[in-house]
Amino acid sequence: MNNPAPAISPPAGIGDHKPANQAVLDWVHEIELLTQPENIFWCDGSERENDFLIAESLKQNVLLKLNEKKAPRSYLHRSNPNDVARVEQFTFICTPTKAEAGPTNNWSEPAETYSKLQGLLKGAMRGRTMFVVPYIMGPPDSPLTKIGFEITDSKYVVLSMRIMTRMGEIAVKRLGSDPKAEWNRGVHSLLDVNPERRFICHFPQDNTIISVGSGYGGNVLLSKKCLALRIGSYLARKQGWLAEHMLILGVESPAGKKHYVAAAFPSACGKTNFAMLIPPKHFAGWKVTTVGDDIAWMQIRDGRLWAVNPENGYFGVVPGTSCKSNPNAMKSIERDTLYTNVALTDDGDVWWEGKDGAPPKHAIDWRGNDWTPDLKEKAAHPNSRFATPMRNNPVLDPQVEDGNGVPISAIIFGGRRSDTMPLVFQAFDWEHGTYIGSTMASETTAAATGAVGQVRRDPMAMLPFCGYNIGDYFRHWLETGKRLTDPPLIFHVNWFRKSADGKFLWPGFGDNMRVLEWIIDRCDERIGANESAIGYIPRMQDLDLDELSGVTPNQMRELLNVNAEEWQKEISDHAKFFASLGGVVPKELEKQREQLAARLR
Ligand code: GTP
Ligand code: SPV
Ligand code: MN
Repeated sequence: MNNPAPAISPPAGIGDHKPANQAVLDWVHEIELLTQPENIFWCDGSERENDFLIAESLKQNVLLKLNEKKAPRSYLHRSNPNDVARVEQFTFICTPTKAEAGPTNNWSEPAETYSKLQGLLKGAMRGRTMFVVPYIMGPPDSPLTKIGFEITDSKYVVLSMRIMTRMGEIAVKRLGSDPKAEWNRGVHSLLDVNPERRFICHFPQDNTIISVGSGYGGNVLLSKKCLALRIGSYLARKQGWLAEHMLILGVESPAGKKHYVAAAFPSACGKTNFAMLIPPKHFAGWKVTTVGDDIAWMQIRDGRLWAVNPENGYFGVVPGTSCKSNPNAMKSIERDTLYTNVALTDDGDVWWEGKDGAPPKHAIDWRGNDWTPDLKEKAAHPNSRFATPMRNNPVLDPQVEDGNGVPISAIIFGGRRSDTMPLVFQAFDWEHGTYIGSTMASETTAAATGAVGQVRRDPMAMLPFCGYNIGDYFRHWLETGKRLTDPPLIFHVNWFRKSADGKFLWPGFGDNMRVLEWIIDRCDERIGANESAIGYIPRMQDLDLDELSGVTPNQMRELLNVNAEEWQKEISDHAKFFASLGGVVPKELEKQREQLAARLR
């Protein structure tokens, strides 16, 4: 399933949708000469094309069809076991100077990198089909919307891009024939799926991405992390907007008042779950709707921030998803879903750790091996994913296609922290909020290769995704704040604080509504808080805790506690982190730290 597949030959009318734009044709020709594919398949995004590509993928064992009754129009793909997550160590920002990429990115010199990649791509598509995938990121009528073309030799990538983006004819039409129009060039080849020849390279100045040697998720769906975040953040700074690793949700009170909130949590830290939250029974009349689950593009209008979701689907973490934790995600992935690296049951359904009900007595695990519940190996990979169209989401926000975006009342930062960070606190103002975002930290997860569970600083959840110097990024946040006359309030949350015996103190998921309500009420200036050294923290009576089961008053106090000793360590880690960035941190943020230290004293 995970090996590159040989060329396919489409019938007339499929795969021959050549765009008119000469700049695109010239570029495709250049890549054709380099990679030497057997043939070129020009995608138009039609149903007919999709049906054909699925049929070919089934024949070539790239996909496996799931039981049509249990998982209609859904498929399973297994990636190479050496290729199951993003590879941050092989991800490069190739700006003319190292300083432009900054202290948090791997940098490599553009000319050398192009030449190295050309060496790897030479003849790489021999015997394979080269697909040209046109797509747009953003609602069709948004001023923020960007056009991209991805060349790939993977049908799995084409099928995923059709779910994750607005793909095909819509992009070709939007680009038109102007050879000077702005569009992103993305080149992807599986090569031989070897970690030693795996590089994800970004050339912001050229609006170009080249990804080789992987077939997995954020490494190869170039629209997502590569364009919408790394290149996107670079363009955003130049053009005066924000590209952020944030979900966007709508929250409507029983009185009918609606707010929109954006939240940045690092990978596998709860964005999709929060964006689809179902309030507990006690919150009758409250409604949460999803605008986006991973990426927000935000622009300033009338002194406010307005956000669009550039994507068209969800590439979500599967393990832990259940009717208990996230019923809306379960409904979204009931059909039309492309699963990667989950387990296959004997009746052709999918299974994963944390799914409702008892584990199957026998299954085929994510690697394709027999699996029984007594084995200690997991049946589904911890970073197994679903790709599903956002139209499947039963709580999709009605404004999701609005090119103007939705007005953001609050920005929330958050991470996985077993200690130190209270359940929620509010920044005093935008600059303080920028400081909180710039110093946030989280325990690492399976979304990227490497150790799991280690606390690392991950500013604004953008450490792996900021396409330029992080100091300039902090500066851009500060400058954006100055341009806002009605800025969102900024908060920090932590669903993952643990008790001394290592158990989560907070039930999370739907109960996060209790925190969200406080946040909304703060925006409407109708709820109190305690002014602490780190920011405003709700007192017990400020949170609606009725019918909350399993949390004792003592645990609640622990959740809201600011432990002086832990915060001394925290602030000294902030200082170390800033120092490690080698002098790029704006002085306003250094000053914020000094003020925090003084308040803590
Ligand atoms: P990416 O797609 O990698 O950007 O991840 P994400 O931020 O969208 O995370 P997601 O919502 O998929 O959640 C990741 C994991 O965290 C899943 O296993 C969830 O079950 C778990 N999780 C999400 N929300 C909560 C919560 O409130 N409490 C606890 N304890 N776990 C949660
Ligand atoms: C993340 O890691 O933040 C993801 C998954 O959203 S991937 O698209 O693989 O980057
Ligand atoms: Mn993500």
